[in-house]
Amino acid sequence: MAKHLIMGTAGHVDHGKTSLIRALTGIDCDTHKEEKERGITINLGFAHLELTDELSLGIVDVPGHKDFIKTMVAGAHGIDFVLLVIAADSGIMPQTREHFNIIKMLGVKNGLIALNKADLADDEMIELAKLEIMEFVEGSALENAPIVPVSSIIGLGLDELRQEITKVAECISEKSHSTLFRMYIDRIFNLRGVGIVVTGSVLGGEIGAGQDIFLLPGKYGKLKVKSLERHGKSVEKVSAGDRAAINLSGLKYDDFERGMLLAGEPLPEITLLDARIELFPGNQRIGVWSQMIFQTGTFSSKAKIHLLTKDEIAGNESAVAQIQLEKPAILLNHDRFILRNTSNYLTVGGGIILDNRPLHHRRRTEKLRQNLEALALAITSQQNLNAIIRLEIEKANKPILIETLAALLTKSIPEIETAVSQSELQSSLIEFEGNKYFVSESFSGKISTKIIGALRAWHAQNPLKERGLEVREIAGKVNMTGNFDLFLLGKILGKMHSEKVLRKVDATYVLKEHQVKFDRKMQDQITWLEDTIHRSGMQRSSINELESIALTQNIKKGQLVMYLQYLAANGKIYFYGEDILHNRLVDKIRRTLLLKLNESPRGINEKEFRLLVDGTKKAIQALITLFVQEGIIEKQTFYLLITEKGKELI
Ligand SMILES: Nc1nc2c(ncn2[C@@H]2O[C@H](COP(=O)(O)OP(=O)(O)O)[C@@H](O)[C@H]2O)c(=O)[nH]1
Ligand SMILES: [Mg+2]
Repeated sequence: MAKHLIMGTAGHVDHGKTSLIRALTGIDCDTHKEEKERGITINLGFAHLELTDELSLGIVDVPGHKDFIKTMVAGAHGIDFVLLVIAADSGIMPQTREHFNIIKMLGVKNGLIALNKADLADDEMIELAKLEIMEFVEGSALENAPIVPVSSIIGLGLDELRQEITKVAECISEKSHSTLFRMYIDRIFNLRGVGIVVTGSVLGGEIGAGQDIFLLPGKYGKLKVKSLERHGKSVEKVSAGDRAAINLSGLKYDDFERGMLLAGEPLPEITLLDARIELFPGNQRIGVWSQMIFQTGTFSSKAKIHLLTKDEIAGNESAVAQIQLEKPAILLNHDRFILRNTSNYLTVGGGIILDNRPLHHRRRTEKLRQNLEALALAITSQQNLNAIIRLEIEKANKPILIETLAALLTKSIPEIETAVSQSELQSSLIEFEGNKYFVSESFSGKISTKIIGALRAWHAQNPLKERGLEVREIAGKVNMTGNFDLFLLGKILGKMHSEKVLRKVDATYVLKEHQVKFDRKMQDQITWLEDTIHRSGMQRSSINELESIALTQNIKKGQLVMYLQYLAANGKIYFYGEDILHNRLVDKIRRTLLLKLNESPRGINEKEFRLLVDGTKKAIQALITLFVQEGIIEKQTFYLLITEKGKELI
C-alpha cells in the first residue's frame, strides 16, 4: 500500500535547505522572481521525492529568514516529519532553535538532521558540529535521529541521506484517512482553460473528484472538486499526508483570503477556545491577560490570552488558557498552534486546543481549573479517547447523540463505540428508537436529585399517604415530558429502584425512607376522629359537619382532610360523595343485609333495606351501589337479591 507522507525542511537561513531539496529531487523551490532577486525563499517551496515504488514523499521547503516565521509556521503545519538542515561551518543558529521549537510545538515527533556544507568543513569540524547537535536535540523526539553529513553543492552524502529519509518514512504511521477532510490553502492559481486550482497539505481524511467541498470560513456554500493532482500527477482522490492540488468549480479568485481552508463538511466558525499553552525555553513571561498573534496553518489572528490555571507562566512552563480570537477561525480540538509576540514578532510558544466550544470563563474557580487540567492531561497524554469522551458528555450537560459526539471529536462512530465498549462508559450509552445517546453520569445524577426533591415535597405535603408519584406525575414535576425524556426517566427510575433509593407502592414511586408517620398528638386526633365517625353510626357525617366538631379538638381543615384520606387509605372509613361511614358499620350492614336476603327468596326493596338498618336515603343508595359492585347482591327492578358470591360470605 502506498504511503502518504509529507517531509518539511527547517533550519536557519542560508544553511542550504533549498539547495539540498534541489539536489535530492531536481526541483527548484526558489521559483519566484522576487525570491530569486532577494536570494531567499519568501513563499513556501514544494517538491516531491520518489523514494520507492510505494513511497512518493511530499516535500515542503520553508524559508529560514527570521522575517518569514509566519510562512514557516504555515509550511510546517501538517508535515509528518522534519529534515532539519544545519550548516557544518556555522552550527546551531537562532532560527535553527526557533524552527525546532515550532516543529516540536506542532507535534512533529519524527525526523532527521542534515549536516550540510560538509565540503566547507574538515573532519574535526564535522565531529564538533555533531556533538553540538546531539546536545541540542537531547531530550527531544529527535534525540536519536540520524545526523548525516552532506553537501548539496558537491553531492556528498546524498545517497545516504536518501536512505535515512526512507528509513524514517517507513517507520512513521500515516495520519488517519477516516477523519474529516481538511486542508489549509497555501497557494491559489487561476489557470487559463482550467480555472481555479488551490494547493495545500491534506491534514486529515480524503476527498475525491466530483465530491462536494466547503471553503471556510465564510458563506461560499458548496464547491465541487473537478479534478485532483498529487505530486504533479492526476489522481482520483487525495488523502491525509498528501501535497494536493485541487481544481475547484464555484470559486472566484477574489473570493479567496489567506487563512481559509477546505473541509469536507461546513464546520462552524469560532472565536473562543480553551487551550493548553506552553512557552518556549527562554526568559519570556506572560501574566493572566496578554495579547498575542495566534497562528495555525495559514490562519493568523490577534488574540487575547486569559490564563485560567495559573497567574503567570515563564519559559518552558505551561497552563490552560482561554483564547479570544479577533478573527473567526475553523478549528478542531487537538489542533496545534503557535503564539507570537505582537510587538517584536518573537515566537514565544504555542499550544494545543482542548475545547473549541468552551463556556466563557469569567471567573477562575477551583473546579474549572481541575476540569481543564484533567482535560489537558487526557488530550496530551496519548489522547485517551475515553477520558475525552467522558469530559465531552459531561460538558454537554444533556443527552448527546453519538453522531454529534463523533463530529465534535472528529472521530468515526465505530471508533467511539469501540473505545467505550470496554469501559464503564458503556452504561452511559442508551438506545432509543434506533438512535444512540450518551447520557453522562452527572446528568443522570441531576435528574435523580430532582426526582428525590419532587418526592420529598410530595411526602411532606402528604405525610399520611402511603403512595408516592407515578412516572407521569414525576415527569411533570421534573419537566421531562417528551418521548425520549420519558424513556430516559423510566431508565433512571428503574436504576434508582434497583439501587433501593426508591420503593414502589402500587404504580407509584416512594422514597425509601418514607413512612406514614404522626406524633402522639396526631395519633390522638386521628383516634378521636375515627371514634367520632364510628359513634355517629348511620347519622351521616359529612366533611363540613366534621369540620366544626374537629375545631374543638384543634384540628384545622387541611389536617382534617389529611386524616380522613389516611383513614380511607387504610380501609377505616367509607366515603360516599362528601359523606362518610365507618367501615365497621358498613361491615355490620353488609352482614345484616345478606342474612335478611338469604331468608327472603323474593328479596327486599330499597325502603325495607332502609328500615332494616335505619339509614338515610343517600347512604342506602350508596351502599346498594357498593354491594352490587362487590358482586354480593343484584338488583331486579325494585328488589335486591343475594348472589352466589353473597351466599358464600355468610
Ligand atoms: N559550499 C556550499 N554551499 C552551499 C551548500 N548548500 C547550499 N550552499 C549555498 O548556500 C547558500 C544558501 O543556500 P539555500 O539553499 O538558498 O539556503 P536556504 O536559505 O537554507 O534555503 C547558497 O548560495 C548556496 O549555493 C553546500 O553544501 N556547500
Ligand atoms: Mg531556502
